[in-house]
Amino acid sequence: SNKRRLIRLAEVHAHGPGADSIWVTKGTNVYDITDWVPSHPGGEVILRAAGGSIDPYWKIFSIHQKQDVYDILEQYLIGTIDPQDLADGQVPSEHVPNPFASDPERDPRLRMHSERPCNAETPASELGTFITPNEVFYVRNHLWVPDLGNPEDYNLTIELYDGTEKKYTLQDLRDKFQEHTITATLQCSGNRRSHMTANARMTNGLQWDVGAIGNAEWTGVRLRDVLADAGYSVDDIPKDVKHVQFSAVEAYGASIPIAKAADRFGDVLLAYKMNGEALPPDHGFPLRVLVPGNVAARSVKWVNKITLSDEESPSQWQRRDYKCFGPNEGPNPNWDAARSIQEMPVQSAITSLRQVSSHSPQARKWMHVYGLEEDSVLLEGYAFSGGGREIIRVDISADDGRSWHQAELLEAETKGSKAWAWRRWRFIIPNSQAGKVFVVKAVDEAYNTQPDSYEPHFNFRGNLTSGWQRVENKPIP
Ligand code: MTE
Ligand code: MO
Repeated sequence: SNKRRLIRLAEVHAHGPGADSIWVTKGTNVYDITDWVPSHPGGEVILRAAGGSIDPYWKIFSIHQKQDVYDILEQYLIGTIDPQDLADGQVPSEHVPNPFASDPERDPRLRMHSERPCNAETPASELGTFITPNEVFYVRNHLWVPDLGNPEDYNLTIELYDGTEKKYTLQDLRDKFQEHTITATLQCSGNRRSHMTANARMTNGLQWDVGAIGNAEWTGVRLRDVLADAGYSVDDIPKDVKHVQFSAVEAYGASIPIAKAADRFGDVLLAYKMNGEALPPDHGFPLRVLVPGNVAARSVKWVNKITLSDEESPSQWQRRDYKCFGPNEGPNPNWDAARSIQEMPVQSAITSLRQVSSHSPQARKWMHVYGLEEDSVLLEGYAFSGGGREIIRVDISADDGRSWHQAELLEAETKGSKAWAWRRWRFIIPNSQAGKVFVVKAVDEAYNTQPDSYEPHFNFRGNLTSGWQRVENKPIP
């Protein structure tokens, strides 16, 4: 074969962005990655390295420094850089603009899984309130936080099915449309993935604990109203349009079915406020889509283009990631045959476990409130279901699933057409009745409940982990 072919750097440079075939170098090897570009997880971001060295990018995006990524690249090897060029010192520059330069500082309480891009979860100790404060709300970024310059110059483009476009500034959105606020929980499809890994087998992806979820009040305008203004008939959905695609400034993209976007009770927002404040940079400033009841991957941050289409978003995150597979499938499943995740199944977790004992004055208050005569264990947590389906019951076992009790569902004021927000719950039991392991499971209004174990819903991507959570009877830090 021609794998040992010597290639001049000038020839590599000729295969830059816009060329028919895209080449990159890594070390002294040359690769033709044309076929990889469409399926690359970062989408066309890889084109930044086209015609030059990929090394500096992969240093910045440290997620690439793994054997399976190197193995993919090796399939595209076409030759090595001609030593003449190396001798001339023509090696591609190691200095590339750092796209993460505009990433904000993060609250030290967040549990960082990866810094660039930023993936950080809310620690259990900060998950105890109905509303999750902005500073500790989990951050899930696939790329960098884009530097948007002046928000006054920010534009949102709506493209209708016939290709006509209409543009809106932020001020247009505020002036032309009625403002709405909804209370909605965002949950990453990878929430609790580490529990699937621990209880079944290794999964591919960030190993989140219970904190890739949060609940906030989101304020903005209805996507439905903006689509209507742009000329789309939201009440009489034409057959050609099936999906609404969202594209973001930094290259992320996703889509939702038109039925959700056009639904008067779907509450899909173009949000510019989170808990009454301007959206923080990490959460999409100045504008994000908020699709309540759907997997958070569809709530596209920094959105600047919305396209009505007969197809789903072409992005990696719509067509490859955020799908589930059979327990036996992977790592090369039939991606197209699997359905993209939209609404989520029922979920619950224990976020706090502590002793209520007569020795502590604060805890004595709780003993009084609950009419307890004995030292007890107090558990708290969340329960949540997709599609706006309300949580109707949370079952707790204090003996590893042999017998059950019902937790108290806490009341909270919510805004919106459906149950878009999680339900907080509390459970208290005397120490004498508590065993070694607590278990939680929830039931939603459709009487959906959670699987008792992890192998039956195992998928190699570790998406939508929802098996009964078990925790030892000892304080959660
Ligand atoms: N939007 C953009 N533009 N870029 C992203 O990386 N991540 C998605 C979604 N929207 C993402 C995005 C995913 S997978 C999740 S879980 C949520 O944003 C996380 O939202 P948050 O960071 O505000 O918690
Ligand atoms: Mo996510």
